[in-house]
Amino acid sequence: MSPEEKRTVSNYFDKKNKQDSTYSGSLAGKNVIIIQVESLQAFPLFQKSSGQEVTPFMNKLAKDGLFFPHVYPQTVFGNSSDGELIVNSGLYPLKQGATFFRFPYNDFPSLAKELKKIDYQSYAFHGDEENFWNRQHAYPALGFDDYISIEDMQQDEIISMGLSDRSFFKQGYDYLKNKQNPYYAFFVTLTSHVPFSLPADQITLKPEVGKEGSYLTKYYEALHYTDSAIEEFVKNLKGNGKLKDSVIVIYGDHDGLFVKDKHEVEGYYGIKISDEEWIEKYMPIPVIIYQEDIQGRTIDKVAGQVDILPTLYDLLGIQSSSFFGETMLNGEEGEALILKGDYGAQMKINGKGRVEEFLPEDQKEVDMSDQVIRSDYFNQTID
Ligand code: GP9
Repeated sequence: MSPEEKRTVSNYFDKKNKQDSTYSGSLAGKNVIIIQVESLQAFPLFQKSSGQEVTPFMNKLAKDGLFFPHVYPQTVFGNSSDGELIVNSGLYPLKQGATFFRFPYNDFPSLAKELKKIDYQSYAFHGDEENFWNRQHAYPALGFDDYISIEDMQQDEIISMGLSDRSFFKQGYDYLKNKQNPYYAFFVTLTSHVPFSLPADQITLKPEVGKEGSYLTKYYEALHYTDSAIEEFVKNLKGNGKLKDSVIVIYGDHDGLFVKDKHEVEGYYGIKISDEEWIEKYMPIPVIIYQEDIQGRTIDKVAGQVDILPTLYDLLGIQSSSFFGETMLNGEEGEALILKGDYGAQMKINGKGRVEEFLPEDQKEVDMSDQVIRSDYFNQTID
């Protein structure tokens, strides 16, 4: 990066306002437990199947916590690992290739590193092999003190690509239960991965009559399963008195159903959905921030995954300005930049949820993030 480019980037970060809202610092000192849920989109929340809620526990947390139903996935070629990168570092993923493979040793800015300054320990958990998406290198670069993968856990129940979410959360809870406060625990779930196939004895959601075995039914069944695994985990935290000291953050890593799968939803509900309507109503992922002391509130602001970290910095009272995005709590109209990926084109979603073209300043922002990663901008030892 030339000295002039460096100055531009440094000015950009310097000009970031302190993330400020009426909630600022209200969760300072709490344990931070983030759950990235595989393939979770917002539209299944509050849906029913044969009268049964698809995600009853997440619905409860959404009602009792801060609920953002209109957040856009911003992952590109790194899929789930891009979600992990965005939320932990506040950077957009690379435009080409997976960041975790191309730049796993970067000096990323991150939540774990900010929390380390105030004596948190940070742990990452995933029920897949440790080298999937090169996480064994990227997680330490994101500041985690320990990474617990399937190799470190009892492989007592395997579903789909790895450890079942139920066993995963049970073992994650056992790992955490005697840890000192404050800590940051990052869980990446796996069971609701496409093609959403659960063993028959794990299906506890009643299908709609005539929809048995359909793609959307399977998606709902898988999310229902993961929802109950999260519920057991949170109940365990409550049981040992840790829930009052913790903030629980839940979000979807990326779309479960893409625009190419629109016909599955159309067929299931007997409706017609335009591509624009899909982007506005079906593409968003949910973000839920639950803490016992915070009053329930739904904030229907358009945002992107890149806004999750600044929102957490705001709530936790962390002063960093090394990120893209803005707090979702400041009351201003939001927007989201969608990079190329499964949608084939870059687009901007405006504050009303409508698609707009990328403006030159939007392009500048994502180019800058790309350059920050490619040049390892935050590595102070590189000149
Ligand atoms: C792989 C898992 C799923 O370990 O996180 O990754 P995805 O295929 O969704 O990127």
